[in-house]
Amino acid sequence: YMLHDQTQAAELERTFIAIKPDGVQRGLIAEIISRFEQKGYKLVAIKLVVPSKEFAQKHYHDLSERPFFNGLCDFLSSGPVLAMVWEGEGVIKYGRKLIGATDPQKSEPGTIRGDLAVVVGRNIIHGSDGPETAVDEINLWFKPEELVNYTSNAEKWVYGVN
Ligand code: IDP
Ligand code: MG
Repeated sequence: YMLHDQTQAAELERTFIAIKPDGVQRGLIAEIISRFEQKGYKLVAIKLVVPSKEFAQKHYHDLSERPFFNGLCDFLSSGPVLAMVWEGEGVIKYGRKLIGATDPQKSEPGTIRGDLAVVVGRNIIHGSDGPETAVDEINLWFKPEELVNYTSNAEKWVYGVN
């Protein structure tokens, strides 16, 4: 029935979220994870990695014509990145809301970038911008066996299904 379908949808939608080297170095991992966790989303993959510059260029391939592309890829590959996959109903779009606008000066207070970052070149977090990029980015950063399938104890309370 309807509530059951909501859970099915929640299980299907996943997004790629990464805490960039500035967020890791500033000690913001726990704060950022808390916002996704407390919202009610489910963590299905997580690892700390230092991406190569070539890997960063793949991740940001859509931006290769932009003037800041080279600096952006140098920065992403400059230190540890916390790569994650989060799952839940509407997590792609709402995850972007939790993150805030690309430029922290334009991010609302209450958002991750609004509360925790100041300039666009050091905006601490990445989130997939749509269903296709979510799939591409999850596949780029994670092997299938790194995605953990489990039933969250919170799910029946978050979604209201028995
Ligand atoms: P998003 O991270 O909010 O999706 P994108 O437009 O996809 O924003 O840009 C990717 C990243 O490139 C941004 O998060 C930011 O770190 C960086 N960036 C975007 N625009 C600029 C800019 O004008 N100057 C410097 N860096 C930028
Ligand atoms: Mg983007």
